[in-house]
Amino acid sequence: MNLDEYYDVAFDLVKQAGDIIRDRINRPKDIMIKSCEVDLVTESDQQVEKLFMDGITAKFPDHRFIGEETTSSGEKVQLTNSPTWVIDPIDGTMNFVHALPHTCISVALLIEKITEIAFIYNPVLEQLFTARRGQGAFMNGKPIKVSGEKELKKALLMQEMGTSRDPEKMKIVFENFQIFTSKVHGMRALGSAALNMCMVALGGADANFEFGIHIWDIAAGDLIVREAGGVCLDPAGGKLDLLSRRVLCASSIELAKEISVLISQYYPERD
Ligand code: LIP
Repeated sequence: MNLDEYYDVAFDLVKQAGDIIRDRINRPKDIMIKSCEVDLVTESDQQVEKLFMDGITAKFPDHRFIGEETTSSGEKVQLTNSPTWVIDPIDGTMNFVHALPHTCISVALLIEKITEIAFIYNPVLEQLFTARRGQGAFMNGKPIKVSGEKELKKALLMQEMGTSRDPEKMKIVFENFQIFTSKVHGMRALGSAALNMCMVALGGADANFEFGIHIWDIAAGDLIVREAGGVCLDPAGGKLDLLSRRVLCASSIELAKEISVLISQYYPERD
């Protein structure tokens, strides 16, 4: 096993994927609907995922993949101990469709179910977030750190609306806006789960939570936040389970715990 080689090969592929996203964002797109009218996919999502998988397979034929666009809707995700690349080829597809420049490729390598390598790349704003287990987190090669904020009343908090319009899920989203808006400095949402997590890692936001995301939205962000000194938990305060479709990350354990006792919980069907 050669983690340096895995990192270098994936780094080149992530940069190539970024070139496609940057080149296409302002052009007309073929848009297809997935689970509902606000859950979209474009031909670029599919091409980027194929480019990444083909590039890895050519070098490391025994590696496995969990990719957003190759996992059929409703299919159960199989995470084994084999080296597995978890890929969201375009996270923030809705932003990409509208040419809002908060969109990225998100890639994580898990070996024996432990995340070793993570990349989140927004090629439009030229922000490349990278991390390796135990080696810190970086943006464009420079080390990044969470804010360290411990108090909810001074926090900038992120919550996404998500890509489901299920009334039960929407009720929870609105309840949480109501619970937190008057208790924090401000609420934000970039439209990309992966980039929201990077903002916590960068110290630009203090915490982020979302229900209904998938493993490909958060696997890379989880490592980047932890390597930047932050915490990633289940929103009820327990250990993060990447397949649970629930995430809470924060700049400190104190802040994460304060959020987890107030938050209105939602338990989607697991990945
Ligand atoms: C989406 C995220 C969005 C989040 C959704 C979904 P996609 O990913 O980026 O911010 O709210 O749950 O996961 O579909 O653009 O890759």
